[in-house]
Amino acid sequence: MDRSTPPANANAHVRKWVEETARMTKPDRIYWCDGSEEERAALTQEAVAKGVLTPLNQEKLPGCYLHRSDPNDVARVEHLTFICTPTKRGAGPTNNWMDPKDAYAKLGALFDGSMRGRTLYVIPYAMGPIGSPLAKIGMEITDSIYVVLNMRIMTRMGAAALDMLGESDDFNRGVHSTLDLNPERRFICHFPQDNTIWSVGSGYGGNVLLGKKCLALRIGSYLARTEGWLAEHMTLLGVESPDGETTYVAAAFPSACGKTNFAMLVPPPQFEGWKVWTIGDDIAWMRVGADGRLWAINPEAGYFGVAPGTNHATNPNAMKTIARDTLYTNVAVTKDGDVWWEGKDGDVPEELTDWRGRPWQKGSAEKAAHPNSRFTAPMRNNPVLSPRVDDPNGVPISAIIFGGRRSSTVPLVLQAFNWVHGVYLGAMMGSETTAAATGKIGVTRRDPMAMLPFCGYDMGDYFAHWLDMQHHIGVPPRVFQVNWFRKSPDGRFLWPGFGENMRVLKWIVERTRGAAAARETPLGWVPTDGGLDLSGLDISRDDFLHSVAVDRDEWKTEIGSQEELFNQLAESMPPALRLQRELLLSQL
Ligand code: OXD
Ligand code: MN
Repeated sequence: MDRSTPPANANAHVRKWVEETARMTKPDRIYWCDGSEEERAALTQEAVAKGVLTPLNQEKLPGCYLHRSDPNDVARVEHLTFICTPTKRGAGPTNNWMDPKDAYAKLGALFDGSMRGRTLYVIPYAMGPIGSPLAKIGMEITDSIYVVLNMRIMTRMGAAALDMLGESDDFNRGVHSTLDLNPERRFICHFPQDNTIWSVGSGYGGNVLLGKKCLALRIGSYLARTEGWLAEHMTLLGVESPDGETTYVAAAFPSACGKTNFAMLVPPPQFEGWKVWTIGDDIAWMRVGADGRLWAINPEAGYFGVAPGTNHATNPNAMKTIARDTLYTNVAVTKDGDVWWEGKDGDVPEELTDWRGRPWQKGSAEKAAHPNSRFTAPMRNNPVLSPRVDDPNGVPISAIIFGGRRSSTVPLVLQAFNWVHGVYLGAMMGSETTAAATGKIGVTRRDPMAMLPFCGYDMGDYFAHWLDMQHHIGVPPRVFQVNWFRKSPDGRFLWPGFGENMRVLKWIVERTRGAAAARETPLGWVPTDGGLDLSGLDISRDDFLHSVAVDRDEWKTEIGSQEELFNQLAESMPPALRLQRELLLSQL
């Protein structure tokens, strides 16, 4: 089949934009993707021939391939990510801003002829179930075959997306070129008013799979505010209780803080009859339904997850999901072509090829896999994929959870008093930084609602939008805060985490049904002594009580440290959140 000419279902707006982009980037060839299985096979073969992908052991890992990225291109680059709104105020003080005219000129110069000698791939894709009123269409133009193969896993890609678009002009226009991967010529620019993304100089997932962070979160959050819905950095899961009822929960955690593990959680053996179903592991789009409840979809179709630490104990369902049809990026490889990373099951192999392709020996001071090494796997492989994942209406959300990585101060779980108080807790979320973005790891920074790197407009306006949603959601979800990472004074984690988080989830589900016991603190409701189901868990009463404790001195310090965000967002911080803070201070 001829792939160089537009397919019959490509509308005039799409054709015109592809022509314009080709005039700018000057590729040797154009290839229109249709998302078919034959296409996957042919492009995979080509990627292998070009050395972009290396086949892994096909007996152990059927359909799995390895990609090694340039060592200077292994994570999101927040300092090179820009929101290009007409005014700086539109992007707000927590985003980098570039004037749209300047950004188009600067990146236009870089795009000029950037695809000479290369193929320009046109990727039509849908974020969300095809035909869903909550879904959106994007088109990504890229010169990277790796991007095409990843987008095929991460989105509903190909002919169906063009069909869904029909004759409409309403699609996200994403242009990506890897250039020469020079960090000096790397920019990820978002133009919310134009529903456009231009990304140059990187090949890393978060910078180049434009449906994910760029469209579903940065542009998505802008569209959500304009159109009256929510685009959030949240995992989505269904919790089935022994009575057969399923409660849907959305949970925001910063990057690399366990969203994928939480979404695929396997309850401990004592929790017979409880089951967790995955809707999504990273992003939730939520709209108010006719019934006044908040309804959510997962706009993605795959998981772009962090490999290190993933094993049969921490996430058995992920291990099954990534055993086939998976693209691995920057993991280590064993002698027999299996994958390996720090924290995988079993003994550390004596010898490996590390993520850069160099020989590696057990005991080496260097990590074998990059700390932000990733798997890209289709959600269809997930044994606990929710049967509701393709429901065009989404699922009704009963609880929203905000969680950070905090070694002190924040209790294991607490329930907000009401929506506004919940927005305050989410807005003030802090977390210790991880390897998902370049920069120093382990420093606590405010990461409001886990959206700091992903909010496409002013953060204070974003809080105001959340507060405003109260007037539209007739039946608001209950709001909770969790922290799996609190430590004892001698540096131990107080809570075992992973599957045991089911105990907290059960309390949350029961609270949404008005059932579980709770104790009021100035900060919100926490489980009573005995209120959390700890049956069969090896945890001392002291550790448990410490994990849920609200320490007034720690909280006075915490509230003091919120000052910085209030000052930074002075122009736009909603007064309702100032009031919440003052109320809390007076109670402490
Ligand atoms: C991700 C991230 O890849 O948050 O999901 O960095
Ligand atoms: Mn994420």
